[in-house]
Amino acid sequence: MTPKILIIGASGQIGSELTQKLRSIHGAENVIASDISYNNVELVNSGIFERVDAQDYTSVKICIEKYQINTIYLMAAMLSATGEKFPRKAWDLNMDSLFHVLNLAKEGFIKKVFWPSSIAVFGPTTPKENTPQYTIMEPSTVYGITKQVGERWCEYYHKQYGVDVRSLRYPGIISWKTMPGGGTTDYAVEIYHKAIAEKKYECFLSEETELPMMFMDDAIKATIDIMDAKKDDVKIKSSYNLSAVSFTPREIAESIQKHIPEFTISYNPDFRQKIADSWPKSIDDSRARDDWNWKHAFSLDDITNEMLTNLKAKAEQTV
Ligand code: AKB
Repeated sequence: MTPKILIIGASGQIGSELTQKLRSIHGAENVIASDISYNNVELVNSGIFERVDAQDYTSVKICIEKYQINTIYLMAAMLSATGEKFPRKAWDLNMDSLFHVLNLAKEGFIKKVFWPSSIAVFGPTTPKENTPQYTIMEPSTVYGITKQVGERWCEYYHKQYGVDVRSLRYPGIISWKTMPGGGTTDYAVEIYHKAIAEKKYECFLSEETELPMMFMDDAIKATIDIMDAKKDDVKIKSSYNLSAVSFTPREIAESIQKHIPEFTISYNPDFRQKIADSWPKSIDDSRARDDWNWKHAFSLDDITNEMLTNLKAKAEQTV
């Protein structure tokens, strides 16, 4: 099957980089970017872009029929921190969009679906270290609830209707190209921007808050790897634990100080601390490694090197 791909939520942090990568693999004409807004000018101007409201079934269906789409990456979502401010909106966006895509797959319009889950499916009662694939899941955020419920629906649509849906539990994603929006792990991107601009950063999480994180290139690779994997190798139909590195704000600051010795960090935890405290510190992703050969490439120091080098170059270009 030649993939004819639609990315819903293509203007977001992961969606925008995924779009460019998929275009480089499959050709720009086979990868349609869509979002509710035209905000990401680079994306809008770099290939086919359609305005699609992920909550509107008809708008998604029209786009699928127009381009004879067979594969969807559903990247539209409201993340953890914003979700706590707008619980009902988070529920509606995250669930409506998933149902529309699963139903379009059930009805035979699409052959393959990627839907991102998150470490937010875990909660305060989950074992924190090396969190297993199968364990207690009592998420305490609206975002986490939508992701946990979504996983159940993905598995249900696979079992009942044979829908080929593949999913990963992303950790916090770090990238120099696009800013994250509304997540609890966003500090791990902001810190690099502030390190370059101001040589100091006030962190909204406390010094020793350890969370699972991943460089964008690894996240994109995992996404493409699971979609390219043989159907029989993707044994988990809910969502796979996925992991690369885990670190605290203190450790990321120390990594930055290896390049910018005068960099300082201070701590002023806000409402996001409670969310972070409910999540795992580290993740056991051995099922992804065993089933479809997942491997990450970037350590914390590699990430720091990439972030500072590329952000500095970008800053110099704009001067
Ligand atoms: C968030 O912080 O909400 C996201 C996530 C871990 O899913 N980055």
